[in-house]
Amino acid sequence: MQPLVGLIMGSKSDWPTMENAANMLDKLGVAYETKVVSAHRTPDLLFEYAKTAADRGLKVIIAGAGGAAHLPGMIASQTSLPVLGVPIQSKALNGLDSLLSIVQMPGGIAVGTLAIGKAGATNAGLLAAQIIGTFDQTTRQAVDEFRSTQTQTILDSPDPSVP
Ligand code: RP5
Repeated sequence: MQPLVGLIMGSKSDWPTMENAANMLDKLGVAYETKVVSAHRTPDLLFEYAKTAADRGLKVIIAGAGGAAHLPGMIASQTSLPVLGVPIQSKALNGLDSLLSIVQMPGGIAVGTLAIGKAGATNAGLLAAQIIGTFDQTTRQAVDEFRSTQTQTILDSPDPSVP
C-alpha cells in the first residue's frame, strides 16, 4: 500500500515513543513509512525528505524529536504538507525542552504540536488519520469506530474499583 503518512523521528531512541503513533495508524488501517531523519545529524536528508514527500504521495508528516527539537519545524519549512510535531520526553528536562522547541513556531510556518511523550504520539497517529479521513471514507469510518468503541468501553465498565 502507498504510504500516506511519513512517520519520522530524530533518533532511533525516539522509537519507543513514536511506535505509539505507528500502533494507532495500524489500528486505523492507515499506510505509513518510518525513518530516522535528524535535523542536526542528517540535515541534507531532512531537506530531501521534506522536498520529495508530497510527490511521493505522502499526505501528512508526523515528526518526533527531543531536546533541541528542530525536526518538525525544519520539515514544515520545506513542505506545505501538514506536519504534526511530537515532543519526546527528554531525560534532562522531561520533555519541556522538546515541547517549547516544537510549539513556538514563528507565524507563517505551521506545526501542529501534540502532547509530550506517549499521549502525543498516540494522538499524532489519530490526528493524521482524521486528516486522511477528510478525503478517504474508509479511514473516516475507522476513526469513528475507534471513538465509538472507546466510549462504549468506558460506559460498559463505569466502576473504577473494578479492573
Ligand atoms: C534528538 O535528540 C532526537 O529526537 C532524540 O530525542 C534526542 C537524543 O538522541 P540520541 O542521542 O538518543 O540519539 O535529535
